[in-house]
Amino acid sequence: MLRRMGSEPTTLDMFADEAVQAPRTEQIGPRAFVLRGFALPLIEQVLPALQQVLEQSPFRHMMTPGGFTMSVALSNCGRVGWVTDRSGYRYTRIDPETDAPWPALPDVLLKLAQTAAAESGFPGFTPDACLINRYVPGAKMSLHQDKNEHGYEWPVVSVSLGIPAIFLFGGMERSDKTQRVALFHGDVVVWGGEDRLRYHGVLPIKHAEHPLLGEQRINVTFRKAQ
Ligand code: MD3
Ligand code: FE
Repeated sequence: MLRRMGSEPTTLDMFADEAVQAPRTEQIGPRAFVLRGFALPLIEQVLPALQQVLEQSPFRHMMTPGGFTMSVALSNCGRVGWVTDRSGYRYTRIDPETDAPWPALPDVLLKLAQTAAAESGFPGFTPDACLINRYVPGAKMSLHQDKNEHGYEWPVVSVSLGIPAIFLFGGMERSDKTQRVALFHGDVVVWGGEDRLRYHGVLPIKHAEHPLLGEQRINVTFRKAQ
């Protein structure tokens, strides 16, 4: 920013600094936080890391146990990956599409998840599962709880990339009132403690174009599954 040469900063200058530097954290539950733009400083390492994972284990549409094909395409990296087919939802060490282990979790993604968790009151988070969801316009995720992990003492951390989404954040019952939270490129959200088992979903994605990712939203979630 520009300052008059030789003069002390004015109050206005101080507010100008704050507008640029202040972390924009929004609390959406007792232990749930939106860290606006938190991934942006690492974005030039995050996108190539994801690209490399997706070359080994490409996006694919999986079938729910009820026989519906998901509108969201997915892949995974890390020690275990989340999958679904006619026999149910579970975590596996092998990608059923390639019959090989899921790609390793890139260091930059681990670092991003750990710093966001620590910032939100969960130091020592060591995720073993990283699910990568791809939404194109029209794709959605219906209200659900994440209950396939072995324990719920660790948070879920999610990174939103590409075009925006409206995230639905509900309560402990499917019928509870939901709050809508708009999520943008670079936003990171952390859900832990009593917020970990709340119902949540994503409204159908609206048409939009992102300068780096085109007409898609990619959401990366980190969990301790085992
Ligand atoms: C709140 N994904 O993969 S991330 C999912 O944007 C999932 O792709 C959505 O829900 C997405 O299961 C939302 C945010 C998220 C993930 C897990 C949560 C929010 C959560 C668990 C508990 C509460
Ligand atoms: Fe979920």
